[in-house]
Amino acid sequence: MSEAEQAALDRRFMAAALRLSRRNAGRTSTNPSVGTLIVRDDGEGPMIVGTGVTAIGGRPHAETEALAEAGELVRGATAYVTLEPCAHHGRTPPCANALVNAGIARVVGAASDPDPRVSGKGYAILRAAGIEVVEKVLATEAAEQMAGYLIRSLRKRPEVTLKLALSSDGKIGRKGAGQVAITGEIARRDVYLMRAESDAILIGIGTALEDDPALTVRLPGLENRSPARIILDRQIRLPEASKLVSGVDRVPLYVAACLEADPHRRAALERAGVRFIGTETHDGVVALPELLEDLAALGMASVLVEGGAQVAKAFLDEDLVDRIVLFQGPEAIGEDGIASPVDADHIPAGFRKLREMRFGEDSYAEWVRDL
Ligand code: AOF
Ligand code: ZN
Repeated sequence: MSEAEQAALDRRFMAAALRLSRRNAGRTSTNPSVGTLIVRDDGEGPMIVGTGVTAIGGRPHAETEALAEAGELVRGATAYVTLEPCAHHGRTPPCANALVNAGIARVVGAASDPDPRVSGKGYAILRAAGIEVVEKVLATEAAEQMAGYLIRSLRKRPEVTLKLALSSDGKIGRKGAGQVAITGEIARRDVYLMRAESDAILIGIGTALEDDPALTVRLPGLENRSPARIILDRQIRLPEASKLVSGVDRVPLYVAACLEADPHRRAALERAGVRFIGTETHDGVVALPELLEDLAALGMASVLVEGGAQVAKAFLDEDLVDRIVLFQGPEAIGEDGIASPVDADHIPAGFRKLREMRFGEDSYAEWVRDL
């Protein structure tokens, strides 16, 4: 096989490993969801003999599962790993050593691991054992998929995705009208999937009062995949009778309030099961960088910010958004609409468009900022 053919094959298998790794995305925190494929070629073309994904909860690691599945067939095979194999002793010995001991001949990796216990050491163990190592195959794609893990490791805050649904004239709702349907059923389902793959959903108290949302995942089979919900509510205005509070037994609810907020309101919500975070205050406003640090310390690697306009603008102004997702519906809202702080023609500098598609009558576009 020529070098170019080998490189093309490596990219193909890495793409498959990345797709595989999505299976447990959002369920392995604080570990990333990693994918491993073990591929061997006995002269009749490459054959996948083992597959693994980081298990729910973060352990076992992907390599452990793939090696177990491949059994004796790993000898002389190639392992495709979406993240550098670990070099530290956790509940099992390091994956890098496991690959060596199993007799793997070649390792193809995508993302490097910023974890100081691993960073560079995983690949070094493999090379020291005489294994051929190819790094950074589809590294950009892997970094996009593992952005939450990478950003939390490098910046001590979760990845922030800003998701908004816009009318054709760029409005995100109508003043005083409660929840307004802007996009159709397919787009709504996609939002549920985005929620299921996030560690938390965040909205402002304005939206909470206006819409009375539940912020849960309501998709067949994914009902128990609702992430924690976070409400920016500096004066603690959230009513106990809201859907958010009534669902607290099933899905955690956090309120980010100011230190000066009414302690009686706080006590009442705490009795109902609500937790409080991010009580740092800058001039009576919840300080977003500190709040994000608190969330990262709780183990959260990805936060989906769903509005409203003020909250979206605050995250954008403070340069705390890593990914922007805009749905746009076919109908206009008009004069009494609430203007979006961002639209497809006004994406902040530094973002690049990652993909664009149609969901029935709605359009979808996504922009990311490279790490
Ligand atoms: C791998 N394969 O599938 C994953 C890895 O708490 P522990 O012991 O699981 O360690 C967490 C670290 O393990 C995490 O920060 C990252 O460096 C690595 N994750 N490594 O070889 C995997 N999920
Ligand atoms: Zn490992």
